[in-house]
Amino acid sequence: MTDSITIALSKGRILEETLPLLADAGIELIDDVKKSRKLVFPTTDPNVRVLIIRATDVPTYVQYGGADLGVTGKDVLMEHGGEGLYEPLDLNISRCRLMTAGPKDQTPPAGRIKVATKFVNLARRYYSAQGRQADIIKLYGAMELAPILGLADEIVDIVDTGNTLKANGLEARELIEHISSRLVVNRASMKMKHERINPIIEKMSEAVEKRR
Ligand code: PRT
Ligand code: MG
Repeated sequence: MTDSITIALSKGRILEETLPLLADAGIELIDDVKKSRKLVFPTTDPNVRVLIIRATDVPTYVQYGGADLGVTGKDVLMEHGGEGLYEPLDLNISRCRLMTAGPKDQTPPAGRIKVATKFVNLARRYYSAQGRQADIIKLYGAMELAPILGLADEIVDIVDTGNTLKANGLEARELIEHISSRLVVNRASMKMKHERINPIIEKMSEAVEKRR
């Protein structure tokens, strides 16, 4: 159906900041997401439904057309690679920085270093662009532990206040990218459903500007 739209949202911190922007675009969830175990939600627009999934799965759902639109962090998009996706709008929410970090007051060893991260593709690209040799170690969480336990010389992770690094004896080293959440659109949907999708992008864009 060319007039029905599926939007994939990231559960967690991004969701709370995305819902008001969607509401401004005339799309509100009927159920209370916090009280529901549903994964697919109807909205006040009978032609729009919302999926609530892991941030890291959003680009994949949108890429393969499981969803027409999605919202996720730029970090997640950089790691995914962005294949099959348009990225028409910076939502200016869930802002943070993607950084390298290591033990406080310690310079990284010269030559080949070990880097622990959940962003393996992105880290590989970053170190190679810097001309630095790095062995990338994939972790799924608690990256801060890796340097403490001698697993890695550095980590690549999200930093906001810096409190998590500090609490674990680490400090930020290099800024890789300023991060915020983005609206992404499936390339085929953008062509086939532009009459439905363009007004959503426009209204969300106005909602973002209003909050600047
Ligand atoms: O938690 P889950 O494994 O389900 O998925 P997720 O970690 O991808 O989801 P979530 O909701 O934790 O984060 C989703 C997105 O929010 C990320 O992809 C970022 O784009 C964005 N974001 C914004 C953040 C932060 N701020 C943030 N502070 N994501 C993570 N953090 C974590 C960070 O990993 C570190 O542990 O908070 C800690 C750092 O915070 P400070 O304030 O101590 O520096
Ligand atoms: Mg998390």
